[in-house]
Amino acid sequence: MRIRVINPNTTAAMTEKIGEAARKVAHPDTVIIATNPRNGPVSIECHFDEAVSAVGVADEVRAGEQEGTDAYIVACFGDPGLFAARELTRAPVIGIAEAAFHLATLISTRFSIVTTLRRTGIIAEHLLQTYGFSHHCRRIRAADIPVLDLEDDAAPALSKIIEECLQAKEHDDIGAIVLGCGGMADLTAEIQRNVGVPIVEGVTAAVKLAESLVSLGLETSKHGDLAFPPAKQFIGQYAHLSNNGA
Ligand code: 2AL
Repeated sequence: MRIRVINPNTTAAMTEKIGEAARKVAHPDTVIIATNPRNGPVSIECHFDEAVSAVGVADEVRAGEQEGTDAYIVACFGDPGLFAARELTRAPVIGIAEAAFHLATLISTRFSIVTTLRRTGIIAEHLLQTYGFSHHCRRIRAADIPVLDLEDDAAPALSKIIEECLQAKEHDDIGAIVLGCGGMADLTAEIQRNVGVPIVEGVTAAVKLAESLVSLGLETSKHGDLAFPPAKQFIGQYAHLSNNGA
């Protein structure tokens, strides 16, 4: 099967890293296509970044539809444009935050999230509410690192994440920790070794959920609100999206 892993930010090095993490856990027959939008922010750290990146995610789904794609993953912890992406395809579309929340609740009753900047905490909080996981999450913690600090030399960022995870283990009364950024996908094993509680990472979680849905023949429902968008005219720079962009 072909899974298109969309990094919603435009940092190619992060896309590559996310793709590698996905391939490590994917079934040998699964083809992982890691992509990022051509337009948009280099990192996603606030509501504005998210709003702009959502259009890029939609572009990437439209491109994937031309290539035959069995499932999509939105690989940013805010799951930007997730529901819009689902409207554009029959294939399953999985956000890394929702994937991580689901798996965390299967192996623990309570988890904490360790994300990048404090400012992004509200985005995770809104997702917990939207998906119905608020009562499973004890605390949203921030390592206070900009997303791009996870690129190049990630060692200082890694130390801060481990420190925050240890604080969560000590003080939050939790059984598992969810990592709150796609850029942390390659750090999971090292964090797990240092912290000693299950560390749930969204990219890898989403790959296994996507494979499960495809194996089961479960597609995004086109009955109801996730039906294809109604055909209409778009104007200006979005004219190409008129009539569903088909
Ligand atoms: C993210 C993420 O996963 N990728 C990105 O650019 N911003 N979200 C986050 N909370 O760090």
